[in-house]
Amino acid sequence: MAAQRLNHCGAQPPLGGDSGDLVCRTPITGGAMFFLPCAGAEQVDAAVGTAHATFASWRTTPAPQRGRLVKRLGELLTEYKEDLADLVTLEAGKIRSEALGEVQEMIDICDFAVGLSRQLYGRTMPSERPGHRLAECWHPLGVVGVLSAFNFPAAVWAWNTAVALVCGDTVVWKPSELTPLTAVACDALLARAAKDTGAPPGVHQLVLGDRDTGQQLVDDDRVALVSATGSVRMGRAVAPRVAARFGRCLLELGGNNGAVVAPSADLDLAVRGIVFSAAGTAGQRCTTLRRLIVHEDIADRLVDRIVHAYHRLPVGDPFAAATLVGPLITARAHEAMAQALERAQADGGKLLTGGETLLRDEAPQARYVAPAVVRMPAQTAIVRAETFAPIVYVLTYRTFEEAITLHNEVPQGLSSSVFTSDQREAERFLAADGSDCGIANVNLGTSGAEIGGAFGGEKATGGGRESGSDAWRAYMRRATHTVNYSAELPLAQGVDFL
Ligand code: UN1
Repeated sequence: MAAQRLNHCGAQPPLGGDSGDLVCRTPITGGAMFFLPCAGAEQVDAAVGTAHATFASWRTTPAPQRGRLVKRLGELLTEYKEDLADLVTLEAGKIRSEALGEVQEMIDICDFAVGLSRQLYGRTMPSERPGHRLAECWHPLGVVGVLSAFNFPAAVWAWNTAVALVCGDTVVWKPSELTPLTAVACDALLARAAKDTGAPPGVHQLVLGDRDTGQQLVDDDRVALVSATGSVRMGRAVAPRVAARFGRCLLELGGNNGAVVAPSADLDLAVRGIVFSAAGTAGQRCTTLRRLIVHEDIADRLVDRIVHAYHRLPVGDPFAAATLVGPLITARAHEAMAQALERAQADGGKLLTGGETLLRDEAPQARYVAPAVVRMPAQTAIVRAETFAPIVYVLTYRTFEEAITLHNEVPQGLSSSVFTSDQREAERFLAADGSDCGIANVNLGTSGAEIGGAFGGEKATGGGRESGSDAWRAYMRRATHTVNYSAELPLAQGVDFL
């Protein structure tokens, strides 16, 4: 398996790095590959300075011209799709098809952003005063600090960056410490796109580093918007600091995504949707299905089918064509999974399948696990917490109302779905008093959203929206314009003065 392919990755970091450098590892073997230097505080400061200075000219570059840069980026991503996908597999451990899908998601958002570059529409409102025109206009916001996570090491950056660039913003990116190589490649492709299209190179800055690097961006007054993807814990640390300086925040934090399966559901379709959402990406998407809320009449039948499908899931080297589940990202993620399974069982949960560590001999430093299904007697504290690993908890319900209540009774509110053939139930799930998530699906799983919609969620998920629809507005500032083209000066609200 992976160990053969990457047998040069040893237990020890390779020679030659400084103490402050990032050690690049691959979860495929768990081994170190090489070092990359981190940005020091001065370099981070200089990167923000460059982005800030470049903003002064980029904001007045016509938006359709800004779109040319993103168009070229999309072309380069298409050209290097396979290579970039290789890096995503190497660093994040994604299977080939999902790694290619991640790059496709980047190409898609570039297409979207290019179209957007001619559609940054403002509205015109009827003025209450004669001879006046009332309108709004969207202007570039400033420097956008992008903090991204390991699990979508490239696409989340692209969602933010493609949109920010056409909106006239410049970007400073601090990727996850776990996926710096992918970031270096993305940065290089964007630098080339800038060169090819005559855009200023300072529109994008990459800063590799740890928590302190991220914190520096969070605290820098010149960073107008901090777009952060990661854990709820990270969001809790970031949001108050940005608010304290009246900066803007766009948070895409944890999910604890649930699917309701009703008695009328097409079970063939449901099983496929559930298995992809729950076990795909080794449970390491923020949209991963973590809670299955099944009608009691079909629970045994559905669970049997899921367990059966899980037994046939090939876990292993993500570069191998047959593999569907790659490794967990770190030993820590593995510990978190083991602890969650222990707690769930202590709460009366029954482990129906999975949880074992696999491929220990072939790759002793890597963490391969069998995706787990746990039947729970109730939605206990561990079910209400997001564990970033392939565990799906099964709960049962009797009435649809009960299902919705159970579904919404968690702190997070990212993605959700219902499997049903009953239109009333489907509509009820999507209604104002249905799912409380930012994403609500019917007859498909919770993960794998398209870029055309706004992506994000409510409650502890942070409230931010990225990617499609009108999410671009978060990257711009709105100016309301009132123009008096008359020779009179009527005051609003009929006020008399002078
Ligand atoms: C994430 O896990 O942070 O909807 C993003 C999905 C992907 C994006 C996930 N398009 O699963």
